[in-house]
Amino acid sequence: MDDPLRIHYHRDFDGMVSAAVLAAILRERGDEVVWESVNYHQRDDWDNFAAGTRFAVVDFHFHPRAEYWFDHHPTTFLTPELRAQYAPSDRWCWDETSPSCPPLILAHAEQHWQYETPERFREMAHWSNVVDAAQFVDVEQALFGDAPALRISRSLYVSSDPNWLDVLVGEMAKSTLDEIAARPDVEKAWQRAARNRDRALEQFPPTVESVESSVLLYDASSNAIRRERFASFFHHPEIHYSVGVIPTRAGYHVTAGANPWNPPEAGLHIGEIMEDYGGGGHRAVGGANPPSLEDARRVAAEVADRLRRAQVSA
Ligand SMILES: [Mn+2]
Repeated sequence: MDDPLRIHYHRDFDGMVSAAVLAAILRERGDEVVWESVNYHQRDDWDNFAAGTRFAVVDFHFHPRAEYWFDHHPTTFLTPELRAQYAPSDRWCWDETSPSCPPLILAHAEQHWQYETPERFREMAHWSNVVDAAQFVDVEQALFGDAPALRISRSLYVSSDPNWLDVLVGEMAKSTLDEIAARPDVEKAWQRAARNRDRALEQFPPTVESVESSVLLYDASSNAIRRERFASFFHHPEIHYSVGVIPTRAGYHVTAGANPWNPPEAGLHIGEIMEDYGGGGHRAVGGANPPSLEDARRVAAEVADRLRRAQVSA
């Protein structure tokens, strides 16, 4: 008998749902499947990834040996050679316009494999879009939303235990978001994550350096400060942009983003600005990794200044 097919998935909410959905679909089609998350460091020897095994990859980089592959990331192809090996097929699909990965797997299965999507997978696909593309109705939902999907996705912030993620994927393949959110392990992790969020929101105001011309500049470079992604828009809903310095494992990161709930009418392309500092990104969000804390502070101040001048002249 053949070895089971191993589904390798990205370690986040939409990656986990992607693995669960593909596992359920392939099982229905008579395939034997197991799953395991994939980490970024595994890209270092991507050619030899999972050598000698049967595998699928979801919500992660294209691999030419993947029996099944689905992704929505624009950066999925690690080299032009890999890009050249991709063509849409019965088992591969890439759609960079999809806000998250699960909807494209379901659409593909319906179209190519006559799959009938159950309601619980439609619900998971909807919430995958909300979480992965930050399509929250407002900053309160982004921070305090307690829909089962949002509790589950926040609970992931406090555990990077790959075994636990594999357990949750198994649950997602067979039960509903309500049932999974009610698990004691999810509830416990969510409560811890919610306490971390509250602490991060409290710690944010003293990091603010200036709020001018609808642009907020902050310095959260200290490792003692907890970070919550939308803290600036929670405390200052009137701003159009937030620019800050945060620590990374190896140094410092300058991050800039437009306020999703109060977008600028006319604005600059943040990714293009960041390219001037060796970074990149999209129109609404981007970042760079200057070599020192001093450089990071200078870059953040410059980026904030450029955004402010554009706001004044708009
Ligand atoms: Mn993902």
